[in-house]
Amino acid sequence: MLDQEKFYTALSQGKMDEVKRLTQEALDQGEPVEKVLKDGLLSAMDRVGVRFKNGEVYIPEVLIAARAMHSGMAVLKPILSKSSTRQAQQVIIGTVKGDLHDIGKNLVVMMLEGGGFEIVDLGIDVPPNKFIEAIKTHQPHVVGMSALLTTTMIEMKNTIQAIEWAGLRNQVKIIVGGAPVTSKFAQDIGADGYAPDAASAVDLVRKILAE
Ligand code: B1M
Repeated sequence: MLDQEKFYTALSQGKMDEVKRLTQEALDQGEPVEKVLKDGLLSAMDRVGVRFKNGEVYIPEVLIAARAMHSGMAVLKPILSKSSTRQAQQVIIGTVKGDLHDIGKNLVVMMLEGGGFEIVDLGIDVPPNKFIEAIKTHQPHVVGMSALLTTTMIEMKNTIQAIEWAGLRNQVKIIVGGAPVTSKFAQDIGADGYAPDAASAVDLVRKILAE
């Protein structure tokens, strides 16, 4: 039985080894990987997020929790990314300029890898010109952008515009996601699709590539 309280305590205290151990233990006990991710790691991080919002914890605490979350995700990564059918289709992805949040983006990367796509991860704080260079270098089928801040969402629009001005817009499908992003926003800025979570991102990429 997955103990959510133990996950929360270990994660919120930044105990990387303990989070790793709890994650492995839950898997060893036969819990499905999606459940360990959702009910173990993500729900604990959500609770940290609520306390952050309420001013009960501050950035250093959130950072150590995020680091502990990464150590748990590292245990899940080989399972989430496992795929028998490799497709040649390539996706480049990054968190937009000014935005340092990468936990959700990393999950999307893992799920897409698990879906058989080849990923080029540009990391965080990615300016439009870096997306453009990567499109020229890798010729991807899809470009994915992540933003977690209402103040950085606008960078998605700026990046799409820059890709257009570089004459590359017709070569790629563009998808966006992140907590403040909505389907309407995606439409308004001229993206080809929006996914609310990592699993939906895989479905979305498959769908737009089949169009
Ligand atoms: Co930040 N932060 N943070 N933070 N942080 C939020 C986002 C916030 C909602 C907290 C709050 O107030 N409740 C708030 C944003 C408010 C807003 O804009 N409306 C906030 C703020 C304000 C800030 C700072 C400005 C704080 C400050 O300095 N005063 C600062 C900004 C730094 C910057 O980016 N320039 C900041 C900093 C940080 C840390 C560095 C401390 C840390 C990030 C560490 C890291 O990522 N390595 C951090 C964290 C961890 C959070 C919270 C607590 C957790 C985010 C997270 O990882 N969630 C967050 C509160 C919260 O969300 N509960 C918060 C788990 C993750 C799996 O979910 O990222 O939503 P998410 O990803 C999902 C979907 O959104 C989707 O799939 C993912 C998986 O299902 N998705 C995509 C994401 N990208 C996608 C792309 C796709 C498709 C789907 O296609 C391409």
